[in-house]
Amino acid sequence: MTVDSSAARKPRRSAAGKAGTTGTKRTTVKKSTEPELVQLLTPEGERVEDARYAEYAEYVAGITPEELRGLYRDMVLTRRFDAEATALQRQGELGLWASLLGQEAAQIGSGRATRDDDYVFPTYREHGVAWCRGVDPTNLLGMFRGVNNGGWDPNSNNFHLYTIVIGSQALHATGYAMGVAKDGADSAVIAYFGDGASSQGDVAEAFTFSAVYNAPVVFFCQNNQWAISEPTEKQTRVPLYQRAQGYGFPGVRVDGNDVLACLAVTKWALERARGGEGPTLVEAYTYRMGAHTTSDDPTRYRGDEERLAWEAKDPILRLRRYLEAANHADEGFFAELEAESEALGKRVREVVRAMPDPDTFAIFENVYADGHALVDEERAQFAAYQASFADVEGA
Ligand SMILES: Cc1ncc(C[n+]2csc(CCOP(=O)(O)OP(=O)(O)O)c2C)c(N)n1
Ligand SMILES: [Mg+2]
Repeated sequence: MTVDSSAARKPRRSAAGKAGTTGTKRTTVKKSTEPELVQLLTPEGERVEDARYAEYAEYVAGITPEELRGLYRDMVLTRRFDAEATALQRQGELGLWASLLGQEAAQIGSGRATRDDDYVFPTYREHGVAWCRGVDPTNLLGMFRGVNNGGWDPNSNNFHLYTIVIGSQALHATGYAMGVAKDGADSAVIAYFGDGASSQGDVAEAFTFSAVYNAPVVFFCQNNQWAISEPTEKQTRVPLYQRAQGYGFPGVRVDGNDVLACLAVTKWALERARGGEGPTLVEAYTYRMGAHTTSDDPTRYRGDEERLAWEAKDPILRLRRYLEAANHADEGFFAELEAESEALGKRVREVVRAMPDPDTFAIFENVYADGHALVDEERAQFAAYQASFADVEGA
């Protein structure tokens, strides 16, 4: 459902948590306040024909069976890569891993909506978007192994380095988008962040600046229901997409487990940005099926019921059901993809294990353009510390 910023709003009488009540005992006025999901593919794999979503659906109206198989392949390979990375962390090859399990459709749909000349600002979980941008998945692992600070050149793929400071990339994206507009380019910028990040001041500032400067940026919020152990109810009293209205730009909630809807809505939002219509907030309503990271144990704060309910909405399964029902893919396709997944897993394992350790003193390089007394002092202290270990070993 789109929130049109120009639409008149009825003042709310009740407390924020009771939005949509009339003040009488019965809850009414549901139509205008109840969040709706833009959905083009049901969990059962059926195409949705709904006039309310026609504006978005036209962006995928001409999608070919080959393109649909491509989306399926992207999601399967991303999930396989992600599972491999989780296993590598358990084997001690990575220090940490942030799994995207469950969020494949949100990431592949939105990632495939971008053009090469668009610029993407990710969090630390955007492995599917990285895949769409052509970043080799093995390059994502260096930071999680602790051997580099990134692992790819952001300018090669217009894909910024992973950002761990929650929400900060929303401001980077906004500034970049303001620059794009000043250059007169017709490309767009997309910033990814989570439901938890929506509470950050940086995100609020990014919304304000982008609105006032009409910056060509799409804010793509993956509401995966959790910010580590905090549920979305602790972040907001209104559906997140409705926040856009207060800033003066549209917000839309899309079924984040529906790759077609994510592709369509993101294309629509990017086109608005390119056409000089300013920012859009897309809330992809999805679920983090795994742990926050490999350091987290979700069984301590959520039950199985919730996970099982979301497993029934699995993004990969629903596209498979559709492909099979529409006769768009045969056994040969699925078998070939399975073999490709195996090969990817093998390559990821081999590349990670062969990653060289960085030079111990590399951390002191590039802190300043020229030398600096404080850095020199710290380097000397560290050298002495290292030497103390060498003494013990030699003893
Ligand atoms: C500024 C800042 N505060 C706190 C943290 C610690 N932290 C790391 S991830 C996270 C939760 C983020 O949740 P959300 O935005 O929903 O993204 P998700 O991890 O669910 O993808 C927090 C609080 C951080 N990295 N940066
Ligand atoms: Mg979250």
